[in-house]
Amino acid sequence: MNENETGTHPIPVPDMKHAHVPGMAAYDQLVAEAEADHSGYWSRLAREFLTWKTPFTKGLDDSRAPFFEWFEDGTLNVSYNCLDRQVERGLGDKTAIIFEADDGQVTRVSYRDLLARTCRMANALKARGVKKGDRVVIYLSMSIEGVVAMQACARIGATHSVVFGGFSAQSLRDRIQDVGAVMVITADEQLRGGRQLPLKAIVDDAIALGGCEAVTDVIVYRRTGGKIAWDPSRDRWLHEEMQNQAESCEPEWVGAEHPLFVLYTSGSTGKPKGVQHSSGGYLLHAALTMKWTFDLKDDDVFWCTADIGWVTGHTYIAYGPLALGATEVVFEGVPTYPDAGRFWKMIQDHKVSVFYTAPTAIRSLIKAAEADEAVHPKRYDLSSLRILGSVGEPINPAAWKWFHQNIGGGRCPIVDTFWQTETGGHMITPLPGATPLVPGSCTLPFPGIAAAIVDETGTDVPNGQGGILVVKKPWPSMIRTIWGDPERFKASYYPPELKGYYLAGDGAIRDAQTGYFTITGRIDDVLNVSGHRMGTMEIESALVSCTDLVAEAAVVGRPDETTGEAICAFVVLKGPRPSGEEAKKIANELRNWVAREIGPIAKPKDICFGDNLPKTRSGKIMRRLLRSVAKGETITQDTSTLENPAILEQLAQRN
Ligand code: 6R9
Repeated sequence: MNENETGTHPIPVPDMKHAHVPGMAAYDQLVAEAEADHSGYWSRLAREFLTWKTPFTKGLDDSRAPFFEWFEDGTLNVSYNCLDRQVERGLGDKTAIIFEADDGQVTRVSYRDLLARTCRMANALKARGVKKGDRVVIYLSMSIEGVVAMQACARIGATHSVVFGGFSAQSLRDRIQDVGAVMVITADEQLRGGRQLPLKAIVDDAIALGGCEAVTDVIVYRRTGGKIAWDPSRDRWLHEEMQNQAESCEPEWVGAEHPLFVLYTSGSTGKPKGVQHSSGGYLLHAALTMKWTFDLKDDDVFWCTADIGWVTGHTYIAYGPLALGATEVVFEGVPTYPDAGRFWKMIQDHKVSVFYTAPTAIRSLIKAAEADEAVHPKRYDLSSLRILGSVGEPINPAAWKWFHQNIGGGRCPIVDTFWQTETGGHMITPLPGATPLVPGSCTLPFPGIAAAIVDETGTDVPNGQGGILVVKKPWPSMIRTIWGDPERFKASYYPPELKGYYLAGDGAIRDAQTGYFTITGRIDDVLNVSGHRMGTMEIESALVSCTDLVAEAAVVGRPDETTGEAICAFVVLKGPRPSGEEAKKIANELRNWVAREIGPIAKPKDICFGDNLPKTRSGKIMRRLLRSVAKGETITQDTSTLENPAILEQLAQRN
């Protein structure tokens, strides 16, 4: 078998009779329970996993489909469920967070401390007038304060919107404005890989761009003590705000449907979508998947390496682990600093037992380990590991096998978890004590998730035949709407031709024998670069907004060994087509321009200049041809509808 092909012989399940879902019979039973009574199944779990202030009387309400509601008349508080509840059941002294800073310094926070800090921050927000239903933007790097800020918003019923610390002032401004934030919580600077990077200065720039008039306060966590500008009418130090606040704060009891957060993600148009999540249904799935997918036990040490700026950091750092009373590692830095052995050293030092990371990190660490024996995982004691997880993009079988052997010692199951910002938590994933594994396949739907593969008319396709991934029934942690744009929500996720099924936006195929799912990649104009979602249209608009230079631009993805996909931009300049050194110089200028407009993660890897772009006679850019050019393929496709076939050759020369 080719190293990179999906295997067809499932790897048997290790002996895990104490697993929460111990074996396929237990899995089948859960699936059958959900099939027999979908709403009843989820309601049972919502009663078992969450503490309600007012119990709900109904599970699913589909009367306003596709705006589904779950447990609607129940009330609860998410932060109560994550913190107070753990203290009440005797876990006050248990470590909630082991924080490791960029420089290696370790801070431990118990559940009792985390609750006290959350209450003080919640009281501080209230003192500045933040109330239930207000939106708060959080622009922070990985920190205890980041988690506390999210929990504090949840405690007072404010809806948070975390913006990844790598986004530019422009992107931050767009999000602050779209969500209508009244407050921004940030830090003076962030520390990553030994470097100090600005945060507060970017908030200042974002606000200066205009449109953020609703923001009355900018709360600043002092991380580095670096020099920053200060506007006394608006800027406040977090430590001063928290200083005299009480360590208790009555939770705001909210309805299950109350928006816990809005998180922006890329779609197939230029404007990012504000994905709105609920409180009850969301937290249920965060807790449930923590328990079943990671088979989480009381003495586990869980580490999810994502950033709180992405959905993985929401569900599997800020909420899921705490909802179960787990101990988790939170890491400020990067996997390659001070060297590429950092992850392995941290697993060894903190005796991590469940490790959840992204294929792109694994692939780059494989390269590093192969280049330098000193950072090879075999130099570290990884025997504490029990379960490994992967998320964000397909994991190629070669990387899967390396992860399994070199990190998991051949004994730890890998859960390849397929899900999305919109789904709130895992959708298709192995359960470690039940599902035989196949490298490269995310295997089977989580019990209660009605995942299926259909054609363009919503008709099921047989196993072995690829199609469009859908979810046939609503589930509790699903997206509720796009913030401020319900029509776009309907059009994006519930197109009329798909019979009321949720459209994931990915293609998939089920194995003819096992029925296992393999995700074949996005079917829309969304790229996945190092597990980060990016719309080609967003990058195109950023490029053409450089009006001094750019006349036209088209962006496509091409496969990349390390980052999964790489961004490839085809650009027509206003001036003549550059070559040689000049082309390099302009390409660099454009890369920096995109970094300023969106953020460094959106920088195109390749920039090719042409006199024109391949277009149909009606003037449509033929992206499918550009995708082939980007891959370096010879064009075998039909080009007869092209207005200007000669352009392909020019672009293929790749300056
Ligand atoms: C959680 C997260 C979602 C997109 C999704 C798909 C890709 C995520 C995957 C995977 C194959 C997996 N994706 N997990 N593809 N196997 N295990 O990543 O959310 O940032 O919204 O991205 O990522 O293409 O549609 P998000």
